[in-house]
Amino acid sequence: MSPPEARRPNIVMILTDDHAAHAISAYGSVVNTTPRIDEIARLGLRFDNCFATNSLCSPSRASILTGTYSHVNGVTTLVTPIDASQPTFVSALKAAGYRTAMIGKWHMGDGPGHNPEDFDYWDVLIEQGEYLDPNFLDKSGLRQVTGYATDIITDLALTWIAAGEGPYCALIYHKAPHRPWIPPAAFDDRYNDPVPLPPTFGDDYATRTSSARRAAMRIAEHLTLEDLKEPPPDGLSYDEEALWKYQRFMRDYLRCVDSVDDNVGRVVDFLRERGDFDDTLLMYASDQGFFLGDHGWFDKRFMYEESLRMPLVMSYPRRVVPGVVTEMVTNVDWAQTILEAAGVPAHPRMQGRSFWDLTTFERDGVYYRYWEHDDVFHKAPAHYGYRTARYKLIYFYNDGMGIPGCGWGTYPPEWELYDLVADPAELRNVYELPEYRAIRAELKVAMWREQARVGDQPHPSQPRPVGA
Ligand SMILES: [Ca+2]
Repeated sequence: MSPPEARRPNIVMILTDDHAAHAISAYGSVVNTTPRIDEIARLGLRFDNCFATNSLCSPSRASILTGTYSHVNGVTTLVTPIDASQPTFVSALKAAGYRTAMIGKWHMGDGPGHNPEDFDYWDVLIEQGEYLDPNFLDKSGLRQVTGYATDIITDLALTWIAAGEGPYCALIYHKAPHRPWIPPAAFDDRYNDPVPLPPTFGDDYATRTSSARRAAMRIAEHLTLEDLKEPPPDGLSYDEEALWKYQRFMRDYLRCVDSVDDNVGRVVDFLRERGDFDDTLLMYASDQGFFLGDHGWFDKRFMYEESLRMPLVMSYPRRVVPGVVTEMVTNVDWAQTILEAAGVPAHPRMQGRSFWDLTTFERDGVYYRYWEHDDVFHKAPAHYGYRTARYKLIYFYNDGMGIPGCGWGTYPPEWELYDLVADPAELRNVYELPEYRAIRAELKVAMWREQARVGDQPHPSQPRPVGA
């Protein structure tokens, strides 16, 4: 029998959909508590600057799995399905002898060529999936399962782990807490008192570009009746109705998160009872962040902090010393990090950097690109940018905005620059201010260099200067 330190780690990644870090108490939430997610953070690492490289469901999942940027893996938007034959960290683990499973929200396309590959077992929701009595697709076809999605996904995952032997990699991917935020009926008594309003709820976008101002993601105006489940009471003013909608939205969102937290606890308890907890790299994360009324918005997409930041906590008691990590890491880095932890070589195509050895990890900045440009529901225009520890530069290229029927009009390219030390809430775009001209120029060069390094192309409206 090999000594404990030679035991290969199990990999368990619990990934939720649209769970903002600021709705996790380990990250200082003022709206809820998440004791079981906090437990992983307390026993392991909490990453305070983990960023999505494209803040949207399908693209983030593809980057996590393949260790590549959207322009390389091809999943740039919600309607660009994955070529599932690409090398992934899971295919590498499987080749190295791991049992592998994908359970829950896949959301990178369905059908031949897009269904999960290199998993011994896969059992997934169709597209966005349902909260109640969801449909699941596996190798034998489609079936409906009675119950609540978050519970069922956990049940299926734990049943699969329990049925086998040897090291395993289980991806437990929840639908929750994604729109339309349908919580378990048993939680009707929770969050009936108002939760605090974020300080930026009344952001008037005074210094932002028109690109940000025209997004159709406002709590006050763009939540649907399906989201709210009931119409606002009659006779409310615009501001009163906005507050009512915020509370109505948050009540269901946080109840969905409570169910996630309970199910995270079930996984932790199961691993402990099985004697696996100390030898498991257990990750809890969300595919991106989310605006929880911040800047008056819900949803994600923008490169602003609440959307860009991914919660990420991970424990592996046998080999990871608990702590807080402030270095900037991205979802593109995870594949190589997991593989290094497992002692399995990464595929040369992977573009991130393993942060397994944090003593040597440092990075100047991260590149971001949101590609979805014609979504007539959210109207968040495509953009790319660069974030350093102190600054964030964003370029909205506004190409093709005159899409027939969507009423966007045509807009010129626009830039934003935020000083995250002076203005952590990102309320003041300083791009045009003279005192920021020098840093503005430096950041553009750094952005272009990083864009070139990862193999992406600048938009034709702003060619990369020769030598940059
Ligand atoms: Ca998502």
